Amino acid sequence: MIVGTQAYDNLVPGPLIRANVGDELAVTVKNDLAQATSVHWHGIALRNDMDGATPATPNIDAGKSFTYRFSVPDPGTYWAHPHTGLDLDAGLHLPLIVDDPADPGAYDVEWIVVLDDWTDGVGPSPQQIFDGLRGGAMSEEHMPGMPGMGGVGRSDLLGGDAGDVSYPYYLINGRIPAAPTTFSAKPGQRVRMRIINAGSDTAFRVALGGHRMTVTHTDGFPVVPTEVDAVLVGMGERYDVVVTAADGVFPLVASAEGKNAVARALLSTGAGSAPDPGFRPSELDGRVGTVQLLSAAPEVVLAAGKPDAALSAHLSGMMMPYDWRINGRTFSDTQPLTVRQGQHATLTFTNTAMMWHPMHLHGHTFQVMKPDGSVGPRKDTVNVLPNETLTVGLVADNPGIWMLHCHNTYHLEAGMMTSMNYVP
Ligand SMILES: [Cu+2]
Repeated sequence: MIVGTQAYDNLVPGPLIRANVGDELAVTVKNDLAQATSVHWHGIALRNDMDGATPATPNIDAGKSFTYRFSVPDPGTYWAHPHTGLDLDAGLHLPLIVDDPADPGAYDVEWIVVLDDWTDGVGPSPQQIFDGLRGGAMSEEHMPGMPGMGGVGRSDLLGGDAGDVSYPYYLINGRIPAAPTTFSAKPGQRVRMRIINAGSDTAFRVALGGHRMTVTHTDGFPVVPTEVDAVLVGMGERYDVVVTAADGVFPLVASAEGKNAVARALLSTGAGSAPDPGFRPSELDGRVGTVQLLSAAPEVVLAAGKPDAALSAHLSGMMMPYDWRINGRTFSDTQPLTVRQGQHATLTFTNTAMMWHPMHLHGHTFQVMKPDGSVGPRKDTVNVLPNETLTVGLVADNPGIWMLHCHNTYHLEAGMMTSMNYVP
């Protein structure tokens, strides 16, 4: 089946961009789309005017080109996508890997795993989905997955409703489960999987049949290595895990949380046949790696100083009407959070909605603080569950105007965004 979509270099996922830590990247984007676009370099603590989100960086008009130039200060697994409207729910995303030549890592081969939920060209368009969620005149026939129409269920791991949209397909590296990509390795090799969730409304629970995995990084930054059976990856999050490959053919399954569907790819190290496309390995129901299980590696724990700014983000909203807010306001009339350069700030998310939100801050990584006072992982995107209060710490060391938003594309489009502005 051939579907039309929007993509980088006609590829889904887009082409890999790879650099060494400290490099300056120059990426020229030629916009052949019908609309203005931007490229946001998700997770990278880059200069504000290259962030790819207005107002700090102007969008690229249709037919125009722009060269993003920025250095990459931290190694890790990142990605890029537009910051314009619903375009993220088309095929516009690519992986960006920053290597540290001084740290080759304890693995033999690398497998980049990009997860996505897919409707463009096969189901309702992202705009039709959004209009339907907003109460427009969509029939059930066009919106097979609308909540209340039996499409999306609940998730204990996400504390309630799993999502708003049931997609026609879920993809790993651009392929449906019946036509998966295959990654080849040798038995005994240590495989580093760099898992990126480029989806718009789907958290994925990811497991490799017949294997346990060791979580080594999340959102680019190392964690104390933690053994799990599966990881839960919200939109915008990244998890790096290492597995020691067994001998045979194994399904890498990304279960669409609460949606009763899977994406998959295959790991092949020897003879064997793949299970059927809907197969769910038992590891999916084992120990699932989430923020609660992880702690930052000691060398990346943010310096604890007494915080001299306390920021708050109250998350609210509901499905009917489809309305999502930060601090009681949508982005069009938001009151930005403010910090001064050099401050150590806390940022407390309080979620009073019935829905989880993967909250993403541009230009910084933050230190998740666990409720018991212990140190969580360093991240740029963190899932805030219903009725949860979650505090992160950050150092205000990158001046500018930085977006803070929910990484559910439809919540974002409904206005669930504010900014963190540096002030004199
Ligand atoms: Cu949200």
